[in-house]
Formats: sequence, C-alpha cells, structure tokens
Amino acid sequence: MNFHILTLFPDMILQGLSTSIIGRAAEKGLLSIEAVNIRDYTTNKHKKVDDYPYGGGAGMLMQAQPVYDAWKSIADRIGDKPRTVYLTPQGSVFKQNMAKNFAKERDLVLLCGHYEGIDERVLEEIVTDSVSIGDYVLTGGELPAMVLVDAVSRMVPGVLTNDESSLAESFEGGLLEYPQYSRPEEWRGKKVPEILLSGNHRKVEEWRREQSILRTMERRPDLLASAELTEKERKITDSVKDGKNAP
Ligand code: 6GU
Repeated sequence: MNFHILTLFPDMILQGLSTSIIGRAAEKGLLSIEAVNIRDYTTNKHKKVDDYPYGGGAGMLMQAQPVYDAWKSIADRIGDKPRTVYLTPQGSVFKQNMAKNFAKERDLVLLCGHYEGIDERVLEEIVTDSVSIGDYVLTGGELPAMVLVDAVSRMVPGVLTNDESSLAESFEGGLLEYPQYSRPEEWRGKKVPEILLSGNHRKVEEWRREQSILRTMERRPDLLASAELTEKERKITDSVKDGKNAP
C-alpha cells in the first residue's frame, strides 16, 4: 500500500513513521510512505504558501494553488482520481472500521492542514474523505496523518507478524482487550490470576472473554451496543445495564 502525504513538514512525517513495525514493513516493501512538501509547489517568489482570509479574522490560510499543484503531481503519477483524505477536526471521527476500509486502497493521499485551515475551493476539488482523530484541537494535521498511517498499515496483510496479529485485541469484535500478565508470578505482592497458570486452555479463553466484556461495560459502555456478543452474553450485559442481577 502506498501513502502519499501532502504536508509543510515532511521530516516530521518521515521520522515518525520510520521506526518499529511501520518502519520494518516499509523496508520490506509492504508499504511505501512518501511525504510531499507543499512548499515545493508554490509559484510565489518568496515560497509563501499562506495568506490572510477574505472577510477578516484571526490567522492565516493555506492557499489553493500550492496545495492543488502538489496534489496534482501525485495524481498524475498514480493515475485517476486518488482517494484523498483531509485531516481536520471537522471530519468524521476515525474508527477501526475506517482503518480497515482505507487499507483496501492501493494508494491513499493524505492532506495535512496547518495554520487556520485551507482555502475551501481546493478542498472541494480534491478531498474525498475528511477525518478527525478526536474531539480536541491540534496545531496541524501531521500527527493525525501519522495516526491514520499507523492504524491503516497494521491492517495491511503481512505488516503484523503472527505474534503481533490483531485477532484478539481491543476493538476486535467491538470489545476491549482482557488484562494480560507476564513473569514473575508474583510482583510487589500482586499475583497473576490463578486461572492463567492452570494450563486449562478452555477455561483461560472463557475467563478472557468475560474480562473483555466486564472491561468494556466498565470503561466503554458506549461500545457494547455494537459489540459482537452471543445471545447469552447479550442477555447478561442487558440485565446488568437494567440493574437486575440475573437474566
Ligand atoms: Cl485531523 N487536525 C487537527 N488540526 N486537529 C485535530 C484533528 C485533526 N483531529 C483532532 N484534532
């Protein structure tokens, strides 16, 4: 999968994504990550990429021309109109299912804004998806773009090893992950739950499933409605929610 990131800070993107699992996958050729510097495409003699907003107001806006020309240089290279994601607090809040969906693309263009935003006309021209990473304000779209690249990349076949595989982790099946423990068996007086030392694989799986459900109920009850639960599990969570003891 090929990521093409339009940004004023290409070094930030490349540095942030060159290590660990994503860096390894890029070295293996499973991913490519290209950062295109929007400033390289300005026709302004002072290399200026921003200007004041018409109508007044605080801050500066990124101008349409350099953004469009930088995007066009990518679009011309990869053919047809590429899926182009604008990182903005006004976008749809990023979710695991969006990561899975983006991972099906061969090429994905990401547009990072800075300053107070980007001239609306170029957004209308090139953007196919708008994505936010949560309800808080950041200074630019670079960190969100890195978050998106990471989450999408790990959905690309071969990027995770078997060990790192995403089968039983947070958000798979819409539940949070169960608690985990490694050596030693006792640390600062705290013991590893007995069941995990029992060697009874079926009991361990049952316990983990129960922990996932309890954790989700306690910490993210909003996830439960769309979680994949068996009929029996659904009855139990519903009855707890309704304040009853048993289904
Ligand atoms: Cl995608 N961009 C900015 N600037 N701030 C954000 C965001 C994106 N998502 C949450 N806050």
